[in-house]
Amino acid sequence: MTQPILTHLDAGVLTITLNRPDKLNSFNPEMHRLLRAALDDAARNPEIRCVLLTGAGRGFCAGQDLSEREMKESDKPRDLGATIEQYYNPLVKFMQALPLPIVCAVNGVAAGAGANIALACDIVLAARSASFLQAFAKIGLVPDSGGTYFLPRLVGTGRAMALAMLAEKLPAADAERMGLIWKAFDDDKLMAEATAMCRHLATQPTRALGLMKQAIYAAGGNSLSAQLDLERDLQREAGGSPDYREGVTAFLEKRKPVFTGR
Ligand code: T3D
Repeated sequence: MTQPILTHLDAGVLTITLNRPDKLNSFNPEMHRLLRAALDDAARNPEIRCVLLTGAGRGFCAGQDLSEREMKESDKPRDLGATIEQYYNPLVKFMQALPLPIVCAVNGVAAGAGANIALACDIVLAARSASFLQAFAKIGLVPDSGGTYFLPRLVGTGRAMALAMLAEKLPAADAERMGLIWKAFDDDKLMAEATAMCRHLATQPTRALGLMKQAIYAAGGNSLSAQLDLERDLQREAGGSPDYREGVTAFLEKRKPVFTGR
């Protein structure tokens, strides 16, 4: 049977590939379970210093598998809040709290929860042919998986509202221009660029990168004063790390630092 999630560990980078291409890598419970298991592995295995998330085939992820949501006239409404509670919310929270960089290589259309799971990654790259679609309005739902949180923060309320309400495909180049993602690449360059970036990140001071995530994601809910206090506390922690010692020593010895991630 085809595995809905493929993983590959090389040079400190765990590549996770969503692998249900005939359904544009939309989520079913098995894919949720295996994605979470792969991320749990990333959290536990000290060899893993960066995660690269991508999709197999022509799409990145089309959100929830809607073939699992078919309804007859007589069916009672399903409690969608329960699936959100069980799968999507824990996934987004886990990704944001993971003390490692997660890079997303959006290889094709990212729709519904698939778009917002891409935006939950720390650095988002995309193929030029890829697009981002808040598909929810087309089926009578509201953006989930952090969409209503990430969109206004990344692109402002006006654009967030239009993206959510109009549910129009946003091409990768426009997503880059408006700051929704970091960079768009020619399709045939995407994976090489994403892999090179991840390999670089995997040689960096992992602990400090994890603390940066903590600080930057906390900023949206903090006052300046609270954020300054948080920076002080995190700097104290980073300053006690072997990688800080190595960074300063290497600078003074005029050589490249060799970070261990500790
Ligand atoms: O339900 C809950 O638990 C609550 C949580 C909700 C989270 C959500 O994500 S809700 C939003 C769900 N997703 C969508 O509404 C997107 C649905 N898909 C599309 O709108 C389009 O497929 C795309 C715009 C993404 C791509 O369009 P296009 O023209 O490039 O491809 P296509 O022909 O529509 O799709 C290709 C195949 O993938 C097709 O199968 P077929 O006909 O070749 O056998 C299509 O049915 C399948 N597919 C695409 N998206 C889904 C899907 N199958 C199941 N579920 C999907 N979401």
